[in-house]
Amino acid sequence: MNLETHLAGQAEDVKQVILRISDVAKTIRGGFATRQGASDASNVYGEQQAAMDVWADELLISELRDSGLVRYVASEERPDMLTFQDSTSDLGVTIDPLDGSSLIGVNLAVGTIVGIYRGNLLSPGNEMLGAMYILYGPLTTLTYSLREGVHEFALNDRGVFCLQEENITIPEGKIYAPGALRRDYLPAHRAFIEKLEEEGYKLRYSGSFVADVHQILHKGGVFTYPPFAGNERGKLRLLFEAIPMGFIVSQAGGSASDGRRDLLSIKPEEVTQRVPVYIGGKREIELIVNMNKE
Ligand code: AHM
Ligand code: MG
Repeated sequence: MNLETHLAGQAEDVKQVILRISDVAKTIRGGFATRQGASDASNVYGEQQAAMDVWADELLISELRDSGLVRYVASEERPDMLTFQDSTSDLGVTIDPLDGSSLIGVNLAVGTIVGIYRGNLLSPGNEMLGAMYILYGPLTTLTYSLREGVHEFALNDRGVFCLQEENITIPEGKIYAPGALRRDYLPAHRAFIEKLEEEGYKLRYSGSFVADVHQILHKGGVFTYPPFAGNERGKLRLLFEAIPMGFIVSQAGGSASDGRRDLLSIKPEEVTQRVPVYIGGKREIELIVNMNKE
C-alpha cells in the first residue's frame, strides 16, 4: 500500500500537507551528492548551517507557502514563525528541515522532522494533530502518526513511499543513546545513566537525533539529551525536535519527558525554546522521573 492510500480518510488538508512534504523529501534525498559542505550562514542558535540545511529549509518553506494549505510555519533554521496571509487555512507546521546535519559529511543518516497543528504552533504536544519524520539512510523512510498508530513507509525505486510497517509499537530493549558530556551530567542524570549501564544497556549514539530516536522506536531503550552543567535546558529544541519525536514514540506506546514532566504537556513559550529530552520506553522514562524526585 502506498502513502496516499494509507492516508485516505484523513482530513484532506492534512493528507495533502503530508504528501507534499513527502514529495519534497524525494528532492532532498537527491541533493546530498552535490551539496556537501557548509553554507556561509549561521542560524539563530549560532550554529553554522550546512548547505543542505539552507536548501532543505527553502524547499520545504516554498512548497508549504505555494500549497496554500498552511497558515503558520516555523523552521529550526529561522528565528521567527512565518504567517502566510494569503492562506485561508488554519494549519500550522513545524519543521527541522535536516536534523543531524553535522553528519552529512560522514554519510550517516539524517532526517526531516515535522509537527502538524490546527492553529497555534505554540501549543503543547498533546494538542497536536500529528507528526512525521523522514529518515535519509540506506533507505529513505517516512514515519507518521495522526493519533491512529505509527506507520512507516519506504521509498522504492519508482519514487513511491510504500508501507513497510503498520502500527509500530516500541519494544522493550536495552539500548541507550546519551547526549552531552559525561563530565557535565547533573546528579540525577548521572545516577540514571549508571543504573542503565549496571543493567547492561548498550550505547548507540550517532549524533543525529532523528536517527537515534528511530532506532529506539524499533529496538526499545531510551534516547536522552539531558540538562547539563552550563545549560539546564539541554540542547535540543522543544518545538522542532522534542515534541514531534516525543509524540511519535508516545503514540507507539512509549513515553517522552523533560525528566520531570510529560514532554507533551509543556506549552512552548517561544519557537526557539530548548528542553531536556528523555524519549523511549515507559520503564526508562519512569526511572528518570523517579530519580529526579529523590
Ligand atoms: P541539528 O542537526 O538539527 O542542529 O540538531 C542537533 C543535533 C541532534 O540531531 C543531535 O541529537 C544532537 O544535536 C547532537 O549533539 P552533540 O553533537 O552534542 O552530541
Ligand atoms: Mg535538529
